[in-house]
Amino acid sequence: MRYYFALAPALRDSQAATTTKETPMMKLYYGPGACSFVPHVALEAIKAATGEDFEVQSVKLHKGEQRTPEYLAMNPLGLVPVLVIDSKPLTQIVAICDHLDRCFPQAGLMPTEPWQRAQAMSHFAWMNNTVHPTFTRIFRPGNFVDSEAAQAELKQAALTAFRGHLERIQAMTAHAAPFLLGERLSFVDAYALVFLRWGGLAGIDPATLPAYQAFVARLAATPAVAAAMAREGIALETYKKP
Ligand SMILES: N[C@@H](CCC(=O)N[C@@H](CS)C(=O)NCC(=O)O)C(=O)O
Repeated sequence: MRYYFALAPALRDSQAATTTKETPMMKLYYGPGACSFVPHVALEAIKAATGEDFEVQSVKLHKGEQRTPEYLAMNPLGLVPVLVIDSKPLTQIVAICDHLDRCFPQAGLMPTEPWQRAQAMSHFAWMNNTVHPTFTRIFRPGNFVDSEAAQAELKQAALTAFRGHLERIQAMTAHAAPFLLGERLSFVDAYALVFLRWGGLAGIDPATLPAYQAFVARLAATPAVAAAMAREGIALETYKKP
């Protein structure tokens, strides 16, 4: 199914007239290993389920490519991910993923039954509005406080909180069947993988979270996740022993 079948009829008709089958209508701007991995995995799962292709553009965050005038025109916040759909940029992981799920329900990336969907959204929202910003305080403490001492203190407090969040996710993996929301791969699985990798970068040894580590290793072997990891050129192991 081409993407324009999911659009409003008038827009769909105009797209149908101008779009060739070979032209992907979605382009993801991502940073390797960044939170943009979540929609990246979703796009791979959608491609596998529907044949809908997509383009990607790597954004080198360490080189500041997210702050060029061209990039800021798409996302004035200077953050990945951006998903460009029919030449229109969409930002914020939750909005991007919700849109993808509604346009491509065949991929089964979120439950359809209302209560189960609300529960899934609850996990997803917590990951995006709590776990993720906690890591931002470890990775970029200078975004929040000025002095070196304040940054060190903030980083340490955030690290403790982040470890607690990872333990909560580990408790969720005990009920994985085989994925966190049940039989189908979802956005929260991809986010869980991102967080364990980030934990390793922050000095949290994944071996101290063995059930979580085993879950993520299984996840990395699923085709959509493996394809996104290969394209981003990232490995699961990020922890370096001190
Ligand atoms: N709330 C945003 C957060 C996005 C975000 O924090 N992106 C990070 C990478 S994980 C980023 O682009 N950072 C660039 C920078 O800090 O300069 C979302 O959900 O999309």
